[in-house]
Parts: sequence; structure tokens; C-alpha cells
Amino acid sequence: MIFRQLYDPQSSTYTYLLADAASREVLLIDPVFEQARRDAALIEELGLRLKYTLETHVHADHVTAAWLLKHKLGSRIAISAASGAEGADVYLQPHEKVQFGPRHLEARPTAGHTSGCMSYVLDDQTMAFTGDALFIRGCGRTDFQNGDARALYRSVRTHLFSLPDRCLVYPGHDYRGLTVTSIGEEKLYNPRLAESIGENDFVGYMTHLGLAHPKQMDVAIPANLKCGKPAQTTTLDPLIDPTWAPLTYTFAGIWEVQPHWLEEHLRDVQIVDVREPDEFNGPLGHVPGAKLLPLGGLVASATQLSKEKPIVTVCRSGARSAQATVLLGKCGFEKVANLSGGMLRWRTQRYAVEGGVD
Ligand SMILES: N[C@@H](CCC(=O)N[C@@H](CS)C(=O)NCC(=O)O)C(=O)O
Ligand SMILES: [Fe+2]
Repeated sequence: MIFRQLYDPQSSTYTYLLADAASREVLLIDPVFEQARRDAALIEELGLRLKYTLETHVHADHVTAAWLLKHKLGSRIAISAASGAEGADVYLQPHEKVQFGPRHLEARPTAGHTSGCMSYVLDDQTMAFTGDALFIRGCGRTDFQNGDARALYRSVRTHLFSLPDRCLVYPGHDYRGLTVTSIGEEKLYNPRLAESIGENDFVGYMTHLGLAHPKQMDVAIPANLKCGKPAQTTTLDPLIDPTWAPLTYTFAGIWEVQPHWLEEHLRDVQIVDVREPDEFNGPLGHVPGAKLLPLGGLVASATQLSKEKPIVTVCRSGARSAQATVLLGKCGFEKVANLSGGMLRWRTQRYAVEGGVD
């Protein structure tokens, strides 16, 4: 199995990627709207096919990427039938299985934080994705979205604390940077829900949390009730891919362009070679028309570049020029991409070179 824990720092949300290595089928639990491009890049780089996005609940603090990923990658949206959300492809019933390759997750009803919360338990009960029902030494609040402290107490006891002690617990959020716990640990040490704590004590605790409402709540709940379909297309602006070239976005956060595209568009872009002069004039040569601006002085010399005409950065292998895209981005250049594979790939694929030796 392939497993990744991904994080959205804005909302302190965890997104989980679970894939079957043989069939390449992958699930994403609780993807975040603003992270859709990152998650799609990772799925692509790992060579996986997104089968379902799964929601643990209708979130109040961030918008789900379910709708966006469905449109980008053709995945299907799964959420509990009790969530009240529209626009999903699969409405999960308690104990329904969600397959990926030969593996599955079991949907366990864990209402209380919201009335439609589901947790997802891996087939061999080694991992549970508890959303906001059970956190690391905590739990989700119960003061809105039909939240109910008594229901949460009973859900956790019936559907989570019945799992083996060694079962790892991956929560929907953590506000202190903690990443994982286990059922056994939480039964002993959860300050709200440990086995030694009674239902009335728990209700007393939850009634006096004194938390402000999530900042995004008025936007997030209506959007999530539509599985993250934006009400206005302008919401998509930051996520629309650049159109000046067929760029790919890497999980490392870099926009890349392929050599064959550059070869056909040498005059449409500013080619910025960020190597040292002896490399630029050395045996590898350089891309015809490239401007030499070594990485060390790039920020100072960037004033020589136009902000209108797109920039393609180049170096030997594509590593220094990736960093150059980051520096140029910070200087306010919006249309910047890295030449994938640098001069090494450019030469291997036998594109035109100025200078250099054969
Ligand atoms: N400050 C955060 C609050 C987030 C929040 O209330 N999160 C919910 C989960 S959706 C929760 O249960 N928090 C529990 C806690 O903060 O103890 C925001 O504005 O988004
Ligand atoms: Fe929540």
C-alpha cells in the first residue's frame, strides 16, 4: 500500500492519500480546495489513478477539493448519506465499503461533531481516519452543524474504541502539528474521551470550550454542501493553469515546460540561462537566444527582463533553474517556467545548440 499524510497549513487540515500499489487505484480523504493542484501533481508523479475522494464530513473551516478533483482527474465524490450534501456520486451508508484495488475502507458512522460524520477504517484495522470525531488528545467541537456531545461520546465508544488498541488514528486536523496517535493511547490519555471519563463529564467539557466560530464558516459550509462546487467561477482564478504554454506543475511546486515545446517557441519567450559563464560557453553549449544571468546575481539582474514576455529558465540539469523560477516569482514575474531536464536533456534529445561541442 502507498500512504501519504498531506497538510494544509491555512486550516490545519490533513488530507490522506491511500493507494493500492498493484492496481494504482488511489483514494483521497478530505482534500482541500486550495491544495488540489498539489494533490493532483503527487497523484501524477506516483503514477496513480484517483478513484474516489472521500469526505469525513461537511467541513466548516475549509472548502473541499472534491468537485475540483472530479473535474481535473475524473474521480468520483463519496460522502455519507447523512451529510445532506448534494452533488456526490456515492452516498455512503454506515459500514459500507469503499474499494481501491483489492483493499477497502469501511465507513463507520461517528456523528457528534456534525450529524453526518463518518470515519474510515482500513480493511485490516491498522489505520482509522477519524475526521473531526477523534483528534490526538482531543475531538471536534459540537456547537454547530447539529453537533451533539452525547452522540459524539457514544460514536467514539461504539465505533472507534472497539478497534484494536494498536490501530493508528489519523485525525482530520491537528492544531499543534502532531500527526498520529493510536486507539490504545486515546483510550488512556484523551483528556476528554479517555475510557475513565463519563458521558456527563464529557458533555460538561464540550459545553464550555468557548471557541470562536471558524473564520471561513459562512463560505465553507454552503460550498461543502455542494461538494465544493464553486458558486462563482472567479473562485477558480488562482487554480486556473497558465495558458502561455502546456505547463506541468510538480509536487515540488515548480512549473515546468518540456524541451519539444521550447524548441518550437524559441522566439516567443525569454530564455534565461542561470549557469556560470564557463558553463554557458562550455561543451554543453546553450539554447539559441538564451540570456546568461547566473543564479547568484539573478535577483539583481532581473530588471533586464520583461514582465510581459514569458520566461523559461535553464541550467545544466534543471535544478538551479527550478530555484530561479522561485526567485523570479518573488520578484513579481508571473509567467515563468523551468526547462525540464535542463541542458542535459536538451542535448540528449538533440535540439539546436549555440556553442558547445558534439
Ligand atoms: N480557528 C479555526 C477554528 C477551527 C475549528 O473550529 N475547527 C473545528 C473543526 S472543523 C474544531 O472542532 N476545532 C476544535 C478545537 O479547535 O479544539 C478556524 O477559524 O478555522
Ligand atoms: Fe470539522
